[in-house]
Amino acid sequence: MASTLITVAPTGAETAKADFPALPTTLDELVETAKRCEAAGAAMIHLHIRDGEHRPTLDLGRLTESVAAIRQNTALIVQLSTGGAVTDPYDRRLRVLDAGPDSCSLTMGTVNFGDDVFMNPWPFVTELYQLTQEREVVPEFELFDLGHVAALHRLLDKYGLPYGGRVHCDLVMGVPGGMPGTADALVAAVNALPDAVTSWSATGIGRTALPVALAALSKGGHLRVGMEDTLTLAKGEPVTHNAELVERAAVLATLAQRPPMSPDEAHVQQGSPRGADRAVCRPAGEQPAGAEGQWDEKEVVREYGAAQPEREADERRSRDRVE
Ligand code: KMH
Ligand code: ZN
Repeated sequence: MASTLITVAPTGAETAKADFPALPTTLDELVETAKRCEAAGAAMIHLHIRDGEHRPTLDLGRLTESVAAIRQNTALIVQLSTGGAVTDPYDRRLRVLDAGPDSCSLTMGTVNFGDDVFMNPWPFVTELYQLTQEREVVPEFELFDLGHVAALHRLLDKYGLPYGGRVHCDLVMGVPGGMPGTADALVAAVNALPDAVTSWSATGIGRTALPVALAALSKGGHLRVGMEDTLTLAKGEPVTHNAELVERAAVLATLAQRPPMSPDEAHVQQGSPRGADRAVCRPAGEQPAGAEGQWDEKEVVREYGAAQPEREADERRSRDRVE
């Protein structure tokens, strides 16, 4: 029987812990969340991490520690976000791969993001992609708009298949500025995917979560859910734990006759070696040999243009919510 990959995106970079105390932001909370979500049917975790004050960070030591802790406690595919927060500079986003994840997100173009802009210029996309091939990290292509689908054709034509030989995409729908979270938009995007795509999932932001999940299942896709994308189960009913969203996705997938995929199946689907077999886990903060100077921030800024200027913390989390 065919099955459904359920990815949980438990935290994101936009929601403040003070506004949603149920948001997992500490390492203990992330590990507890990962374990409960795995038991509820998740096979992959899309991870953003926070600092000691619960603010988004791309600190390499924390990232490395988080990858190791989730691997130790679950069989989930560990996917690190290379999108980070809209204010994160390109060089730090590239350095995420130094934490040795199984998988990483790779957004296929720039998109308006509420009142902000999520910057992904083509030279950055191609550099990140080639780095995933070099470091043997499986990318998940994040598609926020139909233009990102066109960019994926261009990328695969020019640079070939990802590490592992599989091509997995995630349609991120309903972001204010990106494609809408509707069945029509989903079908248009899926019909335009390159032939090389071997699997795809979809996620709907805010109140588009359910219509997108139902459309994805109807069209043969997989699901991403979690508090990064959705903070309510229904109007006036806040999510109290990410596992509630995974449980709901598992029920929908089972009703659709495609029950949740196990992490072992998911590793095969994604072309990713088992986490424990990977030799990439480095001690926190250690640079890979030869990487010194490779990540010169000025060079990266000159090449791609400056990332958005630093803003006040509140403004930084201003991505419009549609609940
Ligand atoms: N936080 C968004 C600016 C990703 O994880 O790769 C970017 C994002 C996509 O969430
Ligand atoms: Zn993310």
